Amino acid sequence: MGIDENNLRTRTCGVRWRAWRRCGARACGDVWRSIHFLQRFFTKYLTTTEYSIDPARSHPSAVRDANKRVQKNAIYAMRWRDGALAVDARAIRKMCARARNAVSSASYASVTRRRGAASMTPTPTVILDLDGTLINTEQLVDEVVGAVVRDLTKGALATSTIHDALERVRGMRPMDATRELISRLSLDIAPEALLAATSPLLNARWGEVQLMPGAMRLLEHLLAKGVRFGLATSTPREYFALKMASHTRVVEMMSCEITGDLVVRGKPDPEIFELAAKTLGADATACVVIEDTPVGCEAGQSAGMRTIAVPSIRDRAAFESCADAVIHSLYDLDLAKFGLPAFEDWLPLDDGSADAVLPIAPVVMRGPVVKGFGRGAKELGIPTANLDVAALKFQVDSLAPGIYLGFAKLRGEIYQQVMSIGWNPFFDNAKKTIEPWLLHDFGDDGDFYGEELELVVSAYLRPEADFTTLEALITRIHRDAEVAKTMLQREELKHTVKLLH
Ligand code: ADP
Ligand code: RBF
Ligand code: MG
Repeated sequence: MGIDENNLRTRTCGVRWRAWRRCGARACGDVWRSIHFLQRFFTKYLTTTEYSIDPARSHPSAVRDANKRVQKNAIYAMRWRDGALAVDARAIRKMCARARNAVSSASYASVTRRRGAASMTPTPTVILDLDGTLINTEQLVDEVVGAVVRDLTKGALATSTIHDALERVRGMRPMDATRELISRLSLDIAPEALLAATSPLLNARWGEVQLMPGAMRLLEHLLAKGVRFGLATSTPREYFALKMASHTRVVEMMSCEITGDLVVRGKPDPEIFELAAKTLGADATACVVIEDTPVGCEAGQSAGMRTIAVPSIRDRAAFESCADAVIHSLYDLDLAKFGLPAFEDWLPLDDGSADAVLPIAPVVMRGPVVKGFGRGAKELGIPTANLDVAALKFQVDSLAPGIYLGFAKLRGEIYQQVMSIGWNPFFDNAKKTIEPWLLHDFGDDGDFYGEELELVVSAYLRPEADFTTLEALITRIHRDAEVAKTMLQREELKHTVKLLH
């Protein structure tokens, strides 16, 4: 007898569906085999991950007892209804909550005593995803694969439909992603044929791909602090060398590189992270995964690891259940939160506030001032002299979306500037903009559309934020300006003005 997926799906709301499917419930035609799979599912995913019984912090025997109890009871929460195996999600949740409480009350006191608290916890090991996390491949993949799909469907699919589907398959191995894409868009082509069309086009262009902003800083920091780290990438070995040809240093720095071809099942299956941990000699509970996709975060979480998401897709909500932290870019990594040595390159303001700026490798950009949305001066009282993003793609891609400070040169004069690069979440722009506010009152001379403007971007300040009111946004931007004025006088940043021509 088969299993009705839809029935399972509705009955298990609150339970991670993908992890469920991986356990084989879908493929199984046999009732008892299905039940066996489901039991594995409950034991593996619900007790330790979904209901956060943390084996590292709990007494091992208490965890074992709780696991056993959940496994035994799981079967009672399953019913054969209307020809399909159904699960009472509430019963499962209750049962797991009970197990979790039992673990914490029975063992917490004795565990902390026995283990000498946290002092013995070893420094965690870091496992990194490659595409979209360390290297900026995602735009290229969207462009190339999107064009092939558009060609194939002769324009029948909306660009946004194709884009959404491409975002959903991010993080998977090329063949897995191709299959999933075909299924999501109901394309009339064999996966092998689609892959044969896209992969030569991509292989010819991997050389264009830049490192993600903050990637080298992170790896150098981990290396300097003696933290072990390795790669777990869905990329198969045959494309890996091509992709990394201009980033060989990154590969040299890794303690291991597990490529997609080395595992039987790709992400979201945990296998690749389990293999990476094994190769690095680390226990899953000591591993911290850094990923840009929900598929990857799920894989890390299912492997029993902590996960940090640096989303390369706009849907941040997709990470809610699978990431322990969701950040805006690698600049914003709070390593100490994960027991890792903190970055030491932030410059604090020393004015009693918590504000700090992060000096970066300075980026110079120049071009004619273009029209923006016509909002800055009018709605915020903050004029921003926009530059053309398309013409400055290389520079823009080397910086994470966010708020920066630096200097500007206009009409032969130098000014301090504070700028935003990104989508201005408050206005939910569909287009990326570069918007520097020159910290000077130009009075009657304040129209420089079309004039040449040169900028040096010297330090990062914060991610772009959404605000509940326009006043709050304005107040924050004025504070950014104060921070910029103070910090641009500091020796660490002052010298970057020399980069202007
Ligand atoms: P837009 O949306 O077209 O960028 P804004 O309202 O942001 O319009 O105004 C930006 C324009 O205002 C700039 O292009 C420039 O001509 C002018 N401007 C005047 N003072 C400043 C300043 N201090 N910083 C930036 N732009 C300024
Ligand atoms: N827009 C946002 O939506 N969120 C922000 O956090 C934000 N920060 C900014 C900081 C600075 C220093 C500047 C100059 C602009 C910022 N903006 C931000 C962009 C602002 O919304 C934009 O300049 C106006 O919409 C004009 O186009
Ligand atoms: Mg503007």
